Amino acid sequence: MSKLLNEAPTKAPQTFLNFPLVKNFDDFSADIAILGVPFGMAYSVDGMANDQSLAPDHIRHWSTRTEIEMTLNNYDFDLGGTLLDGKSLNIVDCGNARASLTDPLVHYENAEAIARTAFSANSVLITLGGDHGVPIPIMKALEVLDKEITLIHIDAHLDWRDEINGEKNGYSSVIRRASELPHIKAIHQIGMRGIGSAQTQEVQDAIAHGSKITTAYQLHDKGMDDVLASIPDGGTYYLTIDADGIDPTIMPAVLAQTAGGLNWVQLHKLIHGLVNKGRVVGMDLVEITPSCDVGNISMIHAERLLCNFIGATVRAGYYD
Ligand SMILES: [Mn+2]
Repeated sequence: MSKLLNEAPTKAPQTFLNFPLVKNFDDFSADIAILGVPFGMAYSVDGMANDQSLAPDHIRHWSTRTEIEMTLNNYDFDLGGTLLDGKSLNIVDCGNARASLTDPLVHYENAEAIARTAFSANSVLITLGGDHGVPIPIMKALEVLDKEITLIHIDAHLDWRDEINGEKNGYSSVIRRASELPHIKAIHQIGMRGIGSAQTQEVQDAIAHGSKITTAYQLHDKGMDDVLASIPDGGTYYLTIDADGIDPTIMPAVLAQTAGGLNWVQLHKLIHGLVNKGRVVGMDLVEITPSCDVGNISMIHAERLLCNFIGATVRAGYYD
């Protein structure tokens, strides 16, 4: 019988764009590695399994909702061609960092071990949080590159708290922890606005450290081209994006919805501009809170953001 009578049942693939899942990290090799890190270090017991912990799988599932073949093979006007520009790349999904029921520190340790493996293999690492504590182990792992890293931080909030409830590695402390890492040489914080966890002392500490702060209003006045021009070219960059830095009209799936954030055109410009300045060795997208989404509008923008990042790095010759 030559006529096809059936087809495989439809089942959502479990990885981002159905890229292959890494099952063990011996002899690891990848151009781009995607890693889910569901948990930060909580400030209270009920924060341990917060809604953001569901985001990595939610984003992956969304990436497969539209036709993957179209995402991979059709012309993408955001990029000026297909996602991978006809190149053959080794893109893998590292799954989610494994947590331990008995030791909350294990989760960060596993995330850091995977990130060290990926950075050692010269992979560009895309981390999906989780809350904004998640980049702490990832940025520690940047040490293996032995480079001076410029940190680009998109957020409504400053994230310079030393500790909250005794916890130093939670989502309000991520940039202060980054500032303490010897390999993080410069920090640019973009999109600050509204009321967050920062007190006046933290703002003074950030400025005293040399952090370059661009408020959301300064960004809207000057434009993203000006902000990009203020970041020196030719560097090694790490990009951390707190979803609440993005305007809640296009990214409602956050807990701290704050008026006046980055719009899509600014984000598109940031991604492509930064990727072409030098080498962006990794990025993360954190704080997405799936239960707060409205009509999947946050997922649409999250998926576009990640595809733009991947497509931009391909066109910048990162893997040639
Ligand atoms: Mn944050």
